Amino acid sequence: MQVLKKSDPEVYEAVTKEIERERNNIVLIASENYASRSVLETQGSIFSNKYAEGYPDKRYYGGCDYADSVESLAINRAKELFGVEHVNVQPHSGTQANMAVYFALLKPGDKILGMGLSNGGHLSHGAPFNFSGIFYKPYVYGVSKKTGLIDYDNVRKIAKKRKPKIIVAGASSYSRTIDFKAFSEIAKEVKAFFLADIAHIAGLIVAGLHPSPVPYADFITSTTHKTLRGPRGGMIMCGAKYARMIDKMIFPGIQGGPLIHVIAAKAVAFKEALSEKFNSYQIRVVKNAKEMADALTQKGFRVVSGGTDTHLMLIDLTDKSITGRDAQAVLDRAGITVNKNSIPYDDKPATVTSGIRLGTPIVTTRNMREPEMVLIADLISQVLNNPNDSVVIGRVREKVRSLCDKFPVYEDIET
Ligand code: DSN
Repeated sequence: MQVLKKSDPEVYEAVTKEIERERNNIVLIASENYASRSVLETQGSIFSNKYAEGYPDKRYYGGCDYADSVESLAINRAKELFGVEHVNVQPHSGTQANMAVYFALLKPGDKILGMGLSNGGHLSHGAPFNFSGIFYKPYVYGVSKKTGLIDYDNVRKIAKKRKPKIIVAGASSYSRTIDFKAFSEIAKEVKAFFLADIAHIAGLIVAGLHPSPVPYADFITSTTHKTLRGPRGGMIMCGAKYARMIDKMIFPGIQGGPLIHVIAAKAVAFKEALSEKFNSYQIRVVKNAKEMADALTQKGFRVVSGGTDTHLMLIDLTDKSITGRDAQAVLDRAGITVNKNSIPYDDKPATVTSGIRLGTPIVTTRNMREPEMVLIADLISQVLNNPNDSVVIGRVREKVRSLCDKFPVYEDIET
């Protein structure tokens, strides 16, 4: 980055410090991943310059030949990856993918039924302060207080009472398998559309580690940067009968020029995800998560729902005399990056919380395995049991650094 170094030392410094941060910390944010150098290179390519409103072979600008090539590659690879009839790879984010589906199907004031944010759902599934809860009338379902699992009978009860126009399944902090078939049956019973938002679990679905919603959902949305390990962005999948409606709603409905550099990087990520290596990676992600959940349980932490079937887990800190906010801060000091997270039925506000969410996509990308998960659980336990002891925190920081040195990442990025 010698050109940037000369032209803009301040931004150069932030970028180089971020590289150091990603190399030297154990990052357990469940919704992040470390994309490959090919994905990063493509995202930073000169496709960033190109306007290409429209779709391949139907653009509003000249000079779109190569934009057409990369968008077609992304579409075709995504179709193969998920086994779907139609894919739109232009959504700038998961929220915009959801927005396009809602705008295509609903009128303002129509009813949405989604998983409550405080029970593990997502903002764009009807949170009152999000567009989805402002334009539409949101109703929520959640998890059982006793088991931490989605209560499908209760979902059915709410759906029958409220008669939503759309039911949304998918979550940001739910660690268990989602029964898409059950959701689709409920949606059929109340004549609602069924949207499966697979942002978190897309990579697991590709590898066959989580059941796919493809046979059941009318629409499927996803991000491309979480377990899928691509560039930051979104996508929509649906049957051919909805293709035109969705494409029209993305452009010109809610977006202008597509981010061709990101779409090209999506194509690269989809090719990577079609490989056998990607499947073994996902298998290790889930194994690592189970190992970490078990190790933390053995250390006396309560894992919500008793464990995980996926890449993430939610840790309840209620009995640990530390809030999620303080846990996040002290773990940060020790070089372990997590996010505070509400637990179901949390009595603390979302800015404080009683829990933290942990995920294994990044440490698995760094090739860490089960022994490292046990070690990381031990380091987390040391920090959270001694949050005011700077000697312990310093010692853990050193251990984190040596673990990161043993599992290097982005070594070949030239600064
Ligand atoms: N819900 C965020 C997360 O899972 O981190 C992403 O939108």
